Order: sequence, then structure tokens, then C-alpha cells
Amino acid sequence: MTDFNKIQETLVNLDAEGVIQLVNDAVKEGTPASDILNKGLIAGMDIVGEKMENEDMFIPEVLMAAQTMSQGVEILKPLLGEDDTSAKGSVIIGTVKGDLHDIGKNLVAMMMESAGLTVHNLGVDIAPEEFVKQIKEKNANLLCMSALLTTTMPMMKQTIDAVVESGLRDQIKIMVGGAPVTQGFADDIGADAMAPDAGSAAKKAKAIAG
Ligand code: B1M
Repeated sequence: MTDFNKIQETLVNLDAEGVIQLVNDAVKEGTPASDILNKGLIAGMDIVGEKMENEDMFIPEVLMAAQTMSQGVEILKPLLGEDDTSAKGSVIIGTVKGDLHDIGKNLVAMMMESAGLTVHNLGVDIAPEEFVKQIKEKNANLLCMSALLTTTMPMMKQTIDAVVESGLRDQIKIMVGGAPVTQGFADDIGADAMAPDAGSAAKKAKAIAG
């Protein structure tokens, strides 16, 4: 049986090789990839977050943990997606201006791709005008924004305002997400959808844009 606590501890101890070994072992044992991700890697990152808040871990260490987590996700990638590739929508996704967190956003992008959507992942620190430019260029019908900081959440509203000003709002659905984002916040800023995790984000994206 997979010891999820061990995966968490090994990630928090920044033992990259150990994490990769444990993730590979768990896959071989037949543990569902979503459990390895949620109960192992993401739960481990939550501990890293707590330690960061308490100043028991500092930015370089948090970055190392983030890189290790990404390596673990690479192993799980082929196992995480849905097999149904019938969706047809075109999605623009990015982390909003001022925010450099990308692990969750990349997971959302990956799950949407495996659901069959065409995903244009713009990266991090994306300004409202860049989102608008890319919606036009890529002829997208779903805009997805991620924010992990309470200080960058208002940038989601500013981006929606820029989309409205550009005259594109009627042609595009907008989904927001990220740890601090709530359904109430999404409603307040005029988003069409909010999802708490990558799996439900992909399902909702298919429903509204696929
Ligand atoms: Co940052 N950081 N960080 N950080 N960091 C948090 C977010 C924090 C909660 C840590 C803490 O203090 N407990 C805190 C925010 C506090 C707040 O605003 N309330 C914080 C802070 C303060 C900061 C800095 C300001 C620290 C500093 O410099 N003093 C700084 C800001 C830099 C910036 O962005 N301008 C900073 C920097 C960093 C690193 C660069 C070191 C690194 C990021 C590396 C990277 O992403 N490449 C980092 C990390 C790793 C974290 C924590 C530890 C982990 C985040 C993560 O990757 N989680 C985080 C603590 C935590 O979250 N527990 C923390 C795993 C990931 C899979 O989850 O991103 O939530 P998540 O994504 C989920 C869902 O949210 C959802 O699906 C995903 C998968 O299921 N989701 C969506 C995400 N986007 C979605 C979009 C959708 C739908 C769902 O639709 C469009």
C-alpha cells in the first residue's frame, strides 16, 4: 500500500530522487495517479506552504520543492488525463500579472488538453492586454486565469474589464481558479465559472467551451 505521508515527507525534505522513486513505486503498485497527486504531492506542497508561512522554509527551498513536484507530475501526466478527446474548444490559460505560481495552472492546462481541448498556455505574469491580444490571435472561446496570491486576485477583475472594453466579452467564456479563489469571488468579478481543482476545471471547460 502506498504511504502518502512518506511521499509528503520526502518532498518536504527536498529529496528529489526519493520522491521520483516513491512516485514510480506507487504507479507500479497500481495506486491511482490522482491519489498520488492529491494525497502525496499536493498535500506535501501544502506542508511546504505552511513551513514557508512560518519561516521554516525559504524561497530557494520552496522552489526546489516546486521543481521536485513538477518532476513527479511529469511521471503521472500520461496517467492523469481522461481518455475522451471529443471536446473542440480553444482555451487561453495563464497566471495573472504579478503572480509567478504555475504548478496548479499547468496541471489545469494538462487536464484540459487530455480532455481534447486546444490549450494555449501563456505562462505566468500575464497582463490584461496580453490576454486580450491572445484571445483575438488564437480565436479562443474560453479564457482561464489562475491566481495564487490574494494580492493578485484583483488582476482577474482587471482582465475581465479589459475583455469587456475590447468588445470580446460576448464571444468568450471566462473561468477563474487558484487556491484563494472562491465561487463568491468569481461571481463578484463577473466570471462564468470557477473550479477548485484541475479535474473539475477540465470537466467544466468541456461543458462550457467544448
Ligand atoms: Co508562493 N505563496 N509565494 N511560491 N507558494 C503560496 C501561494 C502561499 C499560500 C504560501 C503561504 O504563505 N502559506 C502564499 C500566498 C499567501 C496569500 O496570498 N494569501 C505565497 C506567497 C506569500 C509567496 C510570495 C509572496 C513569497 C515571498 O516572496 N515572500 C512569492 C510571490 C511570488 C509571485 O508570484 N510574485 C511566492 C513565491 C513562490 C515560489 C516562486 C517560491 C513558488 C512557486 C513556484 C512555481 O509555481 N513555479 C511558490 C510556491 C511553490 C508556493 C506554495 C508552497 C505551493 C503552490 C503550489 O504549487 N501548490 C503555496 C502554498 C500552498 O498553496 N499550499 C504558496 C500545488 C498546486 C498543484 O496547487 O496552485 O493551488 P494550486 O493549484 C490547484 C488549484 O488551486 C486549482 O487546480 C490546481 C490543481 O488541482 N487551480 C485552478 C489553480 N489554478 C486554477 C485555474 C482554474 C481552475 C483551477 O481555472 C482557470
